[in-house]
Amino acid sequence: MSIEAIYRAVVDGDAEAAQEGVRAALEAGVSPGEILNKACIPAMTEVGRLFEEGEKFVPEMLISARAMKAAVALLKPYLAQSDVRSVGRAVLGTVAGDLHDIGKNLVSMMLEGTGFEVIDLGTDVPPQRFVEAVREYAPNIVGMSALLTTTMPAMKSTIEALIGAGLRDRVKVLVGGAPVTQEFADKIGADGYAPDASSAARRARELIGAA
Ligand code: B1M
Repeated sequence: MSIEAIYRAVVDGDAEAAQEGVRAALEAGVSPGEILNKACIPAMTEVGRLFEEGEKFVPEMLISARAMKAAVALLKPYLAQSDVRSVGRAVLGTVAGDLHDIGKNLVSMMLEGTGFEVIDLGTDVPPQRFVEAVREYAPNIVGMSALLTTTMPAMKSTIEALIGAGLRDRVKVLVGGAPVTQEFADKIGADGYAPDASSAARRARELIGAA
């Protein structure tokens, strides 16, 4: 089963075929990273392109997202495998108003894979929920994901809420997601930005001095 077949299955939203493809590729010795980076992620980029061009609609995006999740579920044991003892704790969430969670889930897996204990708050997480989670779990890192230009400002609101609660200097804030840039991260006063899941894990370790 080829990388191309997994790519096609995710674009077409065929979860069963995507899983079959991943199993076959793993058995054939293809690395989980290659399956993720050469099939699954490019497939979602293609789905976005088709959506922009009016060739796919929201329900189809959702079906492709399910196929992607089904594929990633089989990769998780490999991506999140860690022999490293806990280096720190991270609270992670997709910001208020935003329901995209595939990228955030990959970041979660990579953080776990590099030794973080992850508390995943899910999607559409209001600033106050991040504040409560910092109080409750005392994490080293607060990670925020946003996929919409309209929800990026919620990252700033969350940082402001942490400042308002007197908690900002207790955590390092890491941000990411397709529309987020280093420049934006600097502008809102985040401590770090990462363009993808593996660099997010690397950056998180750097931020807490465990690189
Ligand atoms: Co949405 N959507 N969507 N969508 N969707 C985008 C983001 C869009 C770019 C599509 C497009 O127009 N080309 C567009 C946003 C445009 C914009 O803001 N400028 C868009 C839109 C418009 C919408 C709706 C408004 C559509 C509508 O209803 N009319 C709606 C909004 C809903 C909401 O959130 N309130 C909507 C809904 C949905 C679905 C629910 C159908 C579904 C999401 C399902 C789910 O996540 N469970 C969906 C999908 C699947 C997409 C696309 C096609 C794929 C996103 C994805 O999963 N990518 C997307 C198009 C695209 O991105 N090309 C699109 C794969 C994933 C691995 O990448 O999430 O970027 P990504 O994560 C990467 C990095 O960004 C980074 O690491 C990850 C792995 O490398 N990263 C971090 C992510 N978070 C990080 C955090 C970090 C560090 C790095 O630190 C903490």
